[in-house]
Amino acid sequence: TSTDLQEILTFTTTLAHKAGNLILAGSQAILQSGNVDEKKNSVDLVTEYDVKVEELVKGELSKKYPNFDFIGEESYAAGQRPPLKDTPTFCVDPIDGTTNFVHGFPHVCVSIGLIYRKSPVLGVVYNPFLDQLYTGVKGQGAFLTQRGQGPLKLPLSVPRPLPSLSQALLGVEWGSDRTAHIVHIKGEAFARLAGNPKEGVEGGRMAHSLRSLGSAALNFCMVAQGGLDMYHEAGCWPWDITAGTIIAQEAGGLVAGGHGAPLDNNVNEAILTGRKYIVIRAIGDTKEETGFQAQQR
Ligand code: LIP
Repeated sequence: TSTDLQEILTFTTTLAHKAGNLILAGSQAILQSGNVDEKKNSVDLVTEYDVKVEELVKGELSKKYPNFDFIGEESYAAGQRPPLKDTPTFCVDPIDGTTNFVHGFPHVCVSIGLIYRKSPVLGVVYNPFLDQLYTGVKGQGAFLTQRGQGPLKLPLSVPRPLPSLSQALLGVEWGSDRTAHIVHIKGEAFARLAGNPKEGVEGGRMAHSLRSLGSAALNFCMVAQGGLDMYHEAGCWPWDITAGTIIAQEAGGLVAGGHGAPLDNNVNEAILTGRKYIVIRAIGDTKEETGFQAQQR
């Protein structure tokens, strides 16, 4: 019920702040020690703090909500996709933006999502470096609370609709799969979006620019905030997108996944989110190849 969700929101918000303190402490330690491990390749990074933060969050959630399931990035062996069930399931990325974390680039967050009947219903994303807390609860809106200010409602549907992709600021990511094939496809897509197709012609149809925050959850939140008009990434996992999905949807954004709903088991590999018109245009442009399907609320 909505009362239950409010209670879970209060608990997970406090927990996200605790996790944030551990991330801040860990950042100093890692910047000094340089203790970083590699998962599937030399750009897929993990630190002892990814594991510590997941233990903290998992421990507190399972004590408070023993009947809920838990999916966490560090609890799964690299490359293993967790099965989604109908039961309430917390889906957590303890440190989203691990590369940023080890470099001291301050776009790092803990991302705590709740899935019910295979759809995200609650999301809490906290960036301790900027003290920014994003929350979203199904049917109850999305909010940003930052430094000394009260919660600000995130109304993505309010800013003027963009007439075309060419006036948009787009979020993209290289991701951690750097095989030649993937890098080639992504590079081509980025060039298509950012490059002027008509040499020397003013006002070509390229997007205003591309941005990478280095954290899927924070890209979703930036869409919810209106700072990015769209975010697209191939190669996502449920912990990357659960909390962000409900935050973007509750802010009035559209979320699309390939081959079905974003959290439909085999889908999470590709995600598109943004202002409705822009996402619909983008899906229209790429439907043939990607099979993207939009999820309206
Ligand atoms: C990261 C994402 C980022 C993506 C990387 C990676 P991590 O998560 O949030 O946007 O491009 O491939 O998945 O590993 O920092 O939790």
